[in-house]
Amino acid sequence: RGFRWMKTMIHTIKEINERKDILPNTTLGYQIFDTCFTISKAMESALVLLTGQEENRPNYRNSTGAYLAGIVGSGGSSLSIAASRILGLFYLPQVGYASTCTVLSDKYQFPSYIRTIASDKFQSEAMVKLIQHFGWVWIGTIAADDDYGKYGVKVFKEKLESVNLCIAFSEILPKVYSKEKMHKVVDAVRTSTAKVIVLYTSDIDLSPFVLEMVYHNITDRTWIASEAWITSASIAKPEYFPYFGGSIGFAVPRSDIPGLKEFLYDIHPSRDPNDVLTIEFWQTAFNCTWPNSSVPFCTGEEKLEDLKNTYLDVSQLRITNNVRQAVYAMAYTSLSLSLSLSFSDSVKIEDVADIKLMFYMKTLKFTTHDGRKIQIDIAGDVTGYYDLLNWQLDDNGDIAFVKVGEYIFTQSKFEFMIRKNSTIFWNTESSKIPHSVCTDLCPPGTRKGIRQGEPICCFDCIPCADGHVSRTAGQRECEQCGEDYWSNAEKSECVLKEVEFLAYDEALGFTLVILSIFGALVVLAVTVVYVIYRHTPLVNANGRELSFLIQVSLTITVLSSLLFIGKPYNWSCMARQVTLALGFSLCLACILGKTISLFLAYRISKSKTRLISIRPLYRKIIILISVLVEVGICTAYLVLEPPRVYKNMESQNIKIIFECNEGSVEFLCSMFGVDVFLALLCFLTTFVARQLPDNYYEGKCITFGMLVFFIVWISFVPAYLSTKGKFKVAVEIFAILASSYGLLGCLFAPKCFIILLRPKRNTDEIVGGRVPAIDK
Ligand code: TCR
Repeated sequence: RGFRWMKTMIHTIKEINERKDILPNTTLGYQIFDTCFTISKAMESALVLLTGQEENRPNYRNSTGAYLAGIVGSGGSSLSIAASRILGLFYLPQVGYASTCTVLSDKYQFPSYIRTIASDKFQSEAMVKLIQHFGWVWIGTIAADDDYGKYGVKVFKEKLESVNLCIAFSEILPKVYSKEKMHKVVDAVRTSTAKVIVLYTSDIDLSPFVLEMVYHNITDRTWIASEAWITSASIAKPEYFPYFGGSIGFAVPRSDIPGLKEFLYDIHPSRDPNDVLTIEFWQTAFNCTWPNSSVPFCTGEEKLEDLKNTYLDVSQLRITNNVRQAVYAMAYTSLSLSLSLSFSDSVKIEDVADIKLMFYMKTLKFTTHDGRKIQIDIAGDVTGYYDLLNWQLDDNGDIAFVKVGEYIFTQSKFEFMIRKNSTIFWNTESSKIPHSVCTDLCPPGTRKGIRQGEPICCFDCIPCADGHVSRTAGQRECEQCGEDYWSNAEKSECVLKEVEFLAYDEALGFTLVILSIFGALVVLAVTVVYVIYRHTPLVNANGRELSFLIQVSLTITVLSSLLFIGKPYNWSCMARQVTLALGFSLCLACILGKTISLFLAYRISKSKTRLISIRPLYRKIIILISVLVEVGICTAYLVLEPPRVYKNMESQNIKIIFECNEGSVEFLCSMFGVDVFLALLCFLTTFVARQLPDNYYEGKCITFGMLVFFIVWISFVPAYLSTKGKFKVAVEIFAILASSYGLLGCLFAPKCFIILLRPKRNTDEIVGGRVPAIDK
C-alpha cells in the first residue's frame, strides 16, 4: 500500500511536470525515504532532507574547535523525548535531571538517554503505598496533557488497580486554556465522592486549575501531589492554602550544595552585555529596565540581598541537585572514556566518543558530595528515593513542606515509612484523615453486593439471610451458623438457639408444680382423715385398703406431672408416661374393684336372692391382673421402643425445642388403652348400678368422676394436637391434674364432708342401711 502511495506521488509529479498550465518552466523533483513506520527513521530522513547530509554524523564543533560530548536536559519529559528522538539517532549522550516519564527507560526508542532522576514508575508505586497506608479506596486522577501526566497516571492506575483500589475519575488538564475542558475537570472534582485526588502535572500546567479551584471555592479535598509541583513556589502560596493545604506527595530528596548560594548571588547584568538571561532576570526581579529604555531604569545598585525569590532560595535544592549530578555523570563518563583511551594514542577521543560514552554511562557509578551513591542501570535510570512532604502553615503564615515520611530502597526492596513523631495536616472539616470511598464499608450483618457494571469499590450492602451472619465489616459473603446456632437480630453473631422446654422457674411451670404438690397434699390430708376415722363405718365400708390404694395412686398421678416439667432427659421421658399410665391403671383398677362390688350388690338387690357377694380376694386379683397387664405393656414399651429426648429444630428456626419423642405410638396407645378400658368398665358398672340407693351416693360419685375423667381426656386430644413446644406439655399436665383432681373430688370429697362435718350420718345403721356391708 505504501509503495502504491509512493508510486502515485511519482505519477502525479510526472503528470504535473508534463502539464503546461501548472508551473510551465519549473520541474518538480523528489527524494524518497522509507520511514519503516518508526519515529527515528522519520527523524533521520527529515534531517537528511534538511541538511542534505546523508552521513549519520553531526560532528559539531564550536568556534574554539571544542567537541560536543553530550547534552544535559531538558526539563519536561515531552521536551526530552522530542530532543532525544534526534539525539538518539547519533548516539549523542543526553543526561536528564527532571524528565521522569517511564517511556524514557525504553532504550530501543531512546538509546542515548540517561537520567539522574528516577522514573515515575517508582513514584506511582509510592503513591499507591501511601493510599493503602491511609485506607483510601476511591481516588480521582488529573493529569497534564503531556507525556509526564499521561504516562504517570497510566502507571499509577495500573498499580492502583492491581491492589484492588479504584479510580473514581480520570481527567486531563488542557495545555492551552479551554473553558469547556477546564469545566469538565472542575465538575469531576466537585461532583465526585472521591476526596483524595492525584494530580500528575508540572506546576506551570497546574496554575490555571488552581485558580479555578479558588474561583469555585472547592475545599475539603486532599491532593496527592506529583513530584513536579509538591515544592513549587508558584503553587505553594499562602492564599491557596485553604484549597491546597494538606497536600501530600513525594519529592526528590533535598540536598545542600556547597558554594552554590554565593554563586547564585554573584551575578550582575553589567558584567556581560551578551548575557541576556541575566539581564532579563534583573529586570524582572527589580521591576526596572536595563539599560536604555523608558522609566524606570535599573541603576545597577539594586541589591540581590533585598530580594526574596525562588532563584535565591537554596533551602529546597532537589531538582537543582539532580542538575548537578547530571553534569557530574557527564564528566565521570568522559573521564572513564579518556582513561580507557589513554592506552592507545592512535585513537582520538572524538572519533569514538558517542557510542563509547554511552557504554560508560550505562555502567556509571559514583558518589555525590553528600555521600549518596548514584548508579545508572542498563535502562539509564536511577533508583527512586523520595521524601514524603506535607503542606503545612508555618509560624510566619507561609507554606512549609514538612517531611513526614520516606520511600526508600533498603535490602532489595522498597519501603514506605511515615515518621513516627510527625503530624500530618489534613485539609478536612474535622482535620482528621480524609475518607475517600465510593460506598462505605458494609457493616457487620450485611454483605457486599456487586453493582453491575460499576467498579468493585462501589457496592450495595445486602443484609444477611436468617441463620446467616457476617461478623466483621466489609465481608463478601455471609456465613451459615452451625446446627445449634442461629443469627442474632443484627445478623452479626451466631447465638446459641434459644432452648425451649417447660421450666420449673417460669410462671406456668411454677404454677403447675404448685398445683401438683397441692394435689398431693390434699390426698395426704384425705389419708390422714381416713387414718384418724379408720374405725368409723364410712371408712370401713367398701374397704380401707382400697381407699388407701386409690389415695396412693392418685398421689402418683398428681406427682407424675412433675416429671413433665423441667428439661427433658432420656430417663424423665421414659418415666413420665409410664408413671402416669401405671398410676391411672392402679387407681382405676381399685375403683373397678369397688364398682364391681357395687354392681354385684345391685344385682343381689334386684334378684332379691342372696347371691354370694364377691370375696375380697377376687377383688385383689382383679386389681393385680389389671396392674400386671399394665406393667407388662410398660416394660415392653421401655425395652423395645422407649421414648427419648428429641431436639426439635425443624418446627422453629430460632429455637431448639426439647421434647420427648414418644417412641412407639402403638405401645403408648395400648398403655393408655388399658387405662381407658378400665375407666370404661368402671363407668359402665356404676352406671348400671346407679339406682342402687346408698346414703353417700358412692356409685353416682364414681359415675360422675368417670365422666369428668372422660371429658378431660377427650378434650385433651385436640388441645394437645394443636399446641406446640412447651405448651404441649402444659396441656398434658393440665389434663393429668384435672382428671386427678376430678377423681379425688368425686371419690373423697363427699365422704370427707360426712366424716368431718356430718358425723351423725357416719353411723352403722345409716352407713350400713340398705347397703350390704360387703367387707364385713
Ligand atoms: N518530571 C517532569 C518535570 C518535572 C519538573 C520537576 C519540572 C519534574 N519535576 C520540578 C519543574 C520542577 C518531574 C516531567 O515532565 O517529566
